[in-house]
Amino acid sequence: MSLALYGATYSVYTRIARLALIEKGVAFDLHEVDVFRPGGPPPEHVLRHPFGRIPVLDHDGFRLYETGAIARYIDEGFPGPGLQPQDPKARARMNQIVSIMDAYGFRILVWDVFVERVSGPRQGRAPDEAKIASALPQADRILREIDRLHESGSLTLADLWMAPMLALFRLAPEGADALGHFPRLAAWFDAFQARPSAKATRSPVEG
Ligand SMILES: N[C@@H](CCC(=O)N[C@@H](CS)C(=O)NCC(=O)O)C(=O)O
Repeated sequence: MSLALYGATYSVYTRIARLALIEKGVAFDLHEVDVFRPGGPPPEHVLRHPFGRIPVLDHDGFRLYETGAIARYIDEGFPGPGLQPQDPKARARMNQIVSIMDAYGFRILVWDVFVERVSGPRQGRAPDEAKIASALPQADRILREIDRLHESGSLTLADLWMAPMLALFRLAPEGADALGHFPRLAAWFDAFQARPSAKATRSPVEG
């Protein structure tokens, strides 16, 4: 059996797929692809992913992109602890959180706050203060909702979506401050960060 994941250690979505694989105990090889290199994604990667994004999974020639599809395939296609609750209401909550993080979290927490405040300036770009200021009330709304909806207990896909985005958001001082307003969420996040899978997939920017 060969299982390859094309992605990057800096990538939030690659991290989600890696977390799913590690938590299931599935062996895989990570092939680094830099989609942000000058000139755009490598042409061979666009053959794998027509939208030029990461990650892409290749399981014995079965190619899959979109992290939601990848994580559910890993969970359903391999033995190991289940990452999706059987109870319909609990599963619906998990899927709701995954959708919130995809639709709002990635843009607001990662791009509008982390990239503007932390990664852009590290690359010599001045932060767009107006963008950060308008993102913060929306970030508060996201944290409030995931704090309200998330059930701590056995690990699910909701955890795998929340943690990588919060890890970057928290690197911005505004992000650390905002997370501090939600002590239950902050405690869950600290516990998640202590998991071997989280340690093994830490983003290079987390140091
Ligand atoms: N909907 C995609 C999103 C993946 C995504 O946006 N990945 C980022 C890296 S974390 C990427 O490839 N960005 C490249 C770009 O925006 O051009 C998924 O679920 O896999």
